[in-house]
Amino acid sequence: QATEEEIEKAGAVAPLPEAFQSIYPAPHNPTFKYGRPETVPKEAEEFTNFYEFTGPTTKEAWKYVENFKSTPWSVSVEGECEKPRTFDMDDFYKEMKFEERAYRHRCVETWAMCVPWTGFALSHLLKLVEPKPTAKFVAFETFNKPNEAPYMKANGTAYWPWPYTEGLSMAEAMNELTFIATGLYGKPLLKQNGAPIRLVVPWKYGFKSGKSIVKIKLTSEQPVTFWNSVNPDEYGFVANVNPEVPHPRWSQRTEWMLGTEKRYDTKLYNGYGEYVSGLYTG
Ligand code: MTE
Ligand code: W
Repeated sequence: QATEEEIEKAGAVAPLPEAFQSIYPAPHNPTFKYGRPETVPKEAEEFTNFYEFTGPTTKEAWKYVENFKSTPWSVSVEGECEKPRTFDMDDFYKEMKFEERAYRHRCVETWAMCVPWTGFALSHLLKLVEPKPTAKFVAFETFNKPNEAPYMKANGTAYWPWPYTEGLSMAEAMNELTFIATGLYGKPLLKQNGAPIRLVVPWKYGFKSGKSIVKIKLTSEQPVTFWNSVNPDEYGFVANVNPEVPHPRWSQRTEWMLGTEKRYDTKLYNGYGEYVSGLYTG
């Protein structure tokens, strides 16, 4: 049994530049409540899904992230917009307003957690690049460095369509819930949780929330996505949490909270219907 110290040490990233250390902890946004106990840090840092490092073999990505370098890092925001731009992490620290949000997370595999993310609304970032009316979707692309991610290197692209890609409609991307996270539990993300920057879309199954993102592209067509390419019969593009729609291989009616024996009934849109149900009328 690994200790929390061991797990945090394995996933630790370089400290933030002095000038930005005051970002953590960020002001807590009181609007969002878990409605359940918060997941203890060790559980969310030990049990992860990060196929670039582990594939389907284990949840313990923290054991395989040693060679992953999250600095320097930049994210290109491009495509159907007036002001495409490459942001390095310092640009985000300088220009974005950071806050902490308590969100529920529901993986398609039926595990769930309640964790506090630090970051900013994706809509605030997209407004900076001025989307064109032709922007109908947003595509997200993860890092592509097989030398730093053992499963990517060992298993090539014959079966796995690396890099990991995901996407949202423009309306979903602009929703106030859609969040770009750089931190978790009041400190910068550990490598296994998607350092240095990831997406968080709490009303959709977790696979929609790409980790370690390098590109955000506004597109006029629905983008190709990783899990949908691997197995289109099991993983759709929309992938909203929905207890009434079983996965082909299991029910989605209930979920278990990491680190506990407790099961909860799964709710439509993961309980975020008041924010998002309007996106899916008609
Ligand atoms: N992002 C990348 N790049 N690679 C992945 O394998 N897994 C997804 C998502 N983002 C994944 C990813 C899945 S299935 C889930 S449930 C969440 O990350 C899990 O985030 P966590 O491991 O930090 O809890
Ligand atoms: W998942």
